[in-house]
Amino acid sequence: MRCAALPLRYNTQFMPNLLQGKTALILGIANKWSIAYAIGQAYRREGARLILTYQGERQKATVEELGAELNASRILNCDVSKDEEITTLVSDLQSEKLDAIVHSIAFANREDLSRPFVETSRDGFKLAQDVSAYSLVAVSRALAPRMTSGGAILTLSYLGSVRVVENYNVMGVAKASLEACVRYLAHGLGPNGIRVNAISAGPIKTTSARGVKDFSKVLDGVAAMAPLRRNTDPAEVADTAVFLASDLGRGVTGNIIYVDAGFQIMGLSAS
Ligand code: 1JT
Repeated sequence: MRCAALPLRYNTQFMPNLLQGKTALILGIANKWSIAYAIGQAYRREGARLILTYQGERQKATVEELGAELNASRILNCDVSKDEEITTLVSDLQSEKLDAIVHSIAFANREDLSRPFVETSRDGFKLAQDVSAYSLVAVSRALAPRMTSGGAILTLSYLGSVRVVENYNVMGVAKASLEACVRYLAHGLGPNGIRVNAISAGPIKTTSARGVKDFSKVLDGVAAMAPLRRNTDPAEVADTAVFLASDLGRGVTGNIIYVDAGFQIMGLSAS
């Protein structure tokens, strides 16, 4: 039974324009199912000016199409695993002042999300760390100088960082690393007025997740046990991302905020 007093969606009739006058760079839109795309929609709704990046020529057309829908000001190429491409991004953004950066990027080899964790190869481990955790450090270092009046850096994590979630494996270790990066970056960039946080989202059926064995069963199990008795909607992750990038979030840094219908608090459920 769902309580009528808890709306599933934010009521957009009263648009407070929480990000008016701010420019946000969003990395990690691959298609319309991407969490980063939901964040782009919410940021646009709140009046932000958007700059998007896509990873390589293969995704260019899709991101340009979605960027047009979002009225994005600029759409730039950047594969965050390549230092040269981060350097090019920085020079492309030379004349920009950024207020928010959203990092919604992760990668691991498919086989590392199904085989026993103990079989993770050195290369698979390195790859997951490089793309999913180090890239936040590289992007933050490169672009913090563009946040001339302070700003907010935001990344996406998952519960597998702090608990064992079957099959999440090497990604759990990479997310643990990412969350530690959030804390060290928050410490290092705090004196510049830059806040760094992560949203730990409940499982969402994105293109990355679609390839995961038995992902639908994961979604059903989570919905049955979560206090709100449902899965996480990307739009509610996006609304927390609005809060963190807005002035309402000004006192929050170094945090991991769970947007997961409450699943994370559960120990054992008897029903
Ligand atoms: C990646 C993939 C990062 C899937 C991801 C991810 N972060 C969350 N998910 C979804 C997920 C995956 C599993 C899971 C729960 C959620 C795919 C490869 C690229 C990086 O286990 C219950 C396995």
